[in-house]
Amino acid sequence: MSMQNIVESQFVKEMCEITQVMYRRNWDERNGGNITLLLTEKEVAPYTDLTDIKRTIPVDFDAKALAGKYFLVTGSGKYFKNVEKDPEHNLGLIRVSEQGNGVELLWGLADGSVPTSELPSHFQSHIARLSVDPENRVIMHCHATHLLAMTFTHSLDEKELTRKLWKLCTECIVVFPEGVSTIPWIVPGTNEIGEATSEKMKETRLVVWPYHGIYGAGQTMDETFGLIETVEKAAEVYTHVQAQGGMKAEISDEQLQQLADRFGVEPRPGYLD
Ligand code: 2HA
Ligand code: ZN
Repeated sequence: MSMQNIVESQFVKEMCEITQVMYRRNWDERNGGNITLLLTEKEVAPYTDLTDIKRTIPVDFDAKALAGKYFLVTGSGKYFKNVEKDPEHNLGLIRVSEQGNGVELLWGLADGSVPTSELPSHFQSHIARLSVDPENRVIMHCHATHLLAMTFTHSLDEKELTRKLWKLCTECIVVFPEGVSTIPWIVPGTNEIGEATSEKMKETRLVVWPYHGIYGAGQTMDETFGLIETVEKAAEVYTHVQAQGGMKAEISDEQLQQLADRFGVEPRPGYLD
């Protein structure tokens, strides 16, 4: 049986679509942002010869917990703007090596480039999310504009930030009842920021990077995009509210509890009065 064209696969098409939407939302200027999507062997097998390793790319962190797993990833230095028109140069299909010290390239990154510079944060976040949600498949990072701006003007205390976001849009507490986490400012691309992010990922699917952007996690590309879209919407509303003279009303704690009851979600304990 001949191989099917991977560019026609549902997972590459979805990656192309989402990166383009994110670019148009102005969240991924230049090479900003990165996405990794966990795939099963069954999903990738029709599209690529699993024994034909194009290159092995070393990683300098321990990815052993993900050994043998397949990921569709955005490339380092690549622009979300360009993914859709040229997936083969901007995306890569990789498998984590048995020793967990490298990734085996099966398709893409055609000009000799490497996976996203944020691979440590992504892989460590995948490990953390899988430990609490075996269905987690997506880690998504972008520079969501209003949320990024809000990290300069609002408290980064997790409870205070979460409560503010919940109180800006009625749907927020339903979409991210566990709230958002924050980490200190850390140099991107390092194992250190990966460790800090993944530690928080055990508790929340959203982790704010001050003066930089956001990390989101989820079971599907759509769900993860929707999660980031929702928190970014609240931050956008906050921007308008501040420009209009500041908050003169808010969704009350009692109303937030009513929403949680109605939609069957459990707000982070201790966050509502
Ligand atoms: O890949 O967004 O955080 C570019 C970035 C790094
Ligand atoms: Zn970034």
